[in-house]
Amino acid sequence: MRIYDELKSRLFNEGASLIGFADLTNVSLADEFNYQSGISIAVALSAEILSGIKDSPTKEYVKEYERVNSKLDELSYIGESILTEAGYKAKAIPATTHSYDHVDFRAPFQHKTTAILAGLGWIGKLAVLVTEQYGSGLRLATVLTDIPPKKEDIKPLIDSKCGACILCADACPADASKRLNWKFGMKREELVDINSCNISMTKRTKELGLTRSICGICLVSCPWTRRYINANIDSGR
Ligand code: B12
Repeated sequence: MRIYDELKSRLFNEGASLIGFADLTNVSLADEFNYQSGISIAVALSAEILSGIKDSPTKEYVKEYERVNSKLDELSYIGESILTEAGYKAKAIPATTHSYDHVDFRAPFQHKTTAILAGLGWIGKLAVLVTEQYGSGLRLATVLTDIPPKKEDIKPLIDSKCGACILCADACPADASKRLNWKFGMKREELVDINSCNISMTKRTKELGLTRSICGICLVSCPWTRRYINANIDSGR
């Protein structure tokens, strides 16, 4: 379908790192998100800045978090406008929303679900998305649309590629991982104790005087992310 190719080339030109098309017809979504297709957009975090995260987040990482969020929001609105100008319904879901329920830590829509259904990667032992190209050194946004999904092109991964690796679990300051390999359909709670993740992250960012509650240790301790970092830091990317 020409529109998919136009979307891909435009979003890559504007700075997207990975793009995938997801079939959402079997996902139960709230009415405002009830579209049959989703475009998953990923932007990689700077390898240089990720390499600076040793055992705690840095001010540079906070700035990069914000830079990548605004790039993702810009890309999601470009995607939405290309689709609506072509006569399709479309809805951009920006990178992050702070209006999520702080008890169950759940937003009304999960970007990882679109990324998994688009075949961009798998879920790691701390419930973050892992990809072959950037590990989990990336952030996500989504564009929902009523374009019929191209079923033949979409091949979601249903099994983890983590194998016996537990580097993220060992590195996690909150010891939040349940050290299990993800399988498609597993619940977050089967993989990670998200409460201890949030408590540790909030406490540490306060101690470090950072303006955002972030961590990133699970991202940089992943060997797939290390491979991306090592392949890119000398080139200053
Ligand atoms: C609330 C929130 C938090 C909470 C809870 C995290 C959580 N995992 O739920 C707290 C404050 C603890 C948190 C912490 C962090 N966060 Co946060 N967070 C969010 C937010 C706003 C909503 C997440 C949510 O609704 N969770 C509910 C659970 C159930 O869903 P989920 O774990 O996100 O995804 C699950 C589903 O997709 C499911 N799944 C997979 N395939 C399929 C298929 C189908 C059909 C279905 C139904 C489900 C399904 O498996 C996933 C794993 O559990 C998202 C942005 C967004 N709207 O998605 C960012 C987001 C998840 N956070 C992100 C990041 C990077 C972090 C941190 C590393 C901190 C940091 N920035 O340095 C930590 C890591 C925590 C972790 N291990 O996931 C990134 C993840 C990127 C990646 N590589 O995966 C996101 C996507 C933001 C972004 N725009 O990129 N976060």
